[in-house]
Amino acid sequence: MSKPKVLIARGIFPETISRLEEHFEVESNQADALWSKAELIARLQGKVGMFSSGTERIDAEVLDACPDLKIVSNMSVGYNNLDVDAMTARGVLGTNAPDVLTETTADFGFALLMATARRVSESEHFLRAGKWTKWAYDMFSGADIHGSTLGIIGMGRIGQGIARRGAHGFGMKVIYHNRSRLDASLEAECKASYASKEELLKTADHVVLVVPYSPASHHTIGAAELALMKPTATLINIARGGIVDDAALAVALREKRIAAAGLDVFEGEPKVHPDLLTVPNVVLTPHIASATVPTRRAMADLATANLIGFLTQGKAVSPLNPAALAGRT
Ligand code: 8YV
Repeated sequence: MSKPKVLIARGIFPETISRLEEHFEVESNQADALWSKAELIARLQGKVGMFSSGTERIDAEVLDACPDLKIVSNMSVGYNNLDVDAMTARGVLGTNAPDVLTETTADFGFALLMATARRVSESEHFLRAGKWTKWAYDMFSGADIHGSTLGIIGMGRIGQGIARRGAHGFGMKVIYHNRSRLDASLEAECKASYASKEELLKTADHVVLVVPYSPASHHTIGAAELALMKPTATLINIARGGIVDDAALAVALREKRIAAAGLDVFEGEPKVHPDLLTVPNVVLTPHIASATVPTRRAMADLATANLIGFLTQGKAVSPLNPAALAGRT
């Protein structure tokens, strides 16, 4: 009997391909080409499963053109690349890769916060450019992390990881805003107290965004919100591009309406708003918050387990829309 066919949409660990080949006929993309939608659709013909990097858009058009597809397994916790409603309506399961990247991503949130508040990139560029000729009392003075107020918008697993690091590691006062309040024991564990978005923006010294992207969270931070922040404040976005209005942020940074920003994600990435590239008080990284070798392996393993589990036994580890299976024969 021939094996079911699976598509791997981007380059991936050779071990991941070998593991999938134990069960499936695999078409992979080790050249890491960026396929157009038409090319993706062409390659998905006859495929029952897709291993996604989390960046390929799977919408009604793709689904209608690929009737064999039964599962899209994202190697990412975020799944805004998937039109989950359209998938559910067509009986296609979506899966993501939660938990395995929580601590690594929270580590990076802190790395970006510290690099931004303490002006690490800016001062390194200065040094590399040969401009360091003397000591100066105000050279690259930044903002303190310890003892400051950390405001976290989006208090899911990663937000909680950042809160714990801030409260327990750096003695920060932690406030958070979320769709719903955490229960009291979790608030106590994170040493975090709930605040309205407005109160958080007005009082935090450092604001970290960890909210998932959806139409409702689009431009959670725009010109009006930036205007509420302290002129000494730092803004960190490790969530998704689109959560911040990057054009408005570039203006706020240029006019020093906030002190600095650290961004790992961008609207329309991998394109970056050109104005962000010309302001000095921003640290820019190419969406690498989950990028450590063990974590990327764990993410790939979970995405693989979802494909194998579902296609061989009908059971995915981390399904997003189990309702997709309800009417399935
Ligand atoms: C991914 C991420 O690397 O998991 C997520 O949601 O943002 C990153 O860890 C990114 O989505 C590309 O797959």
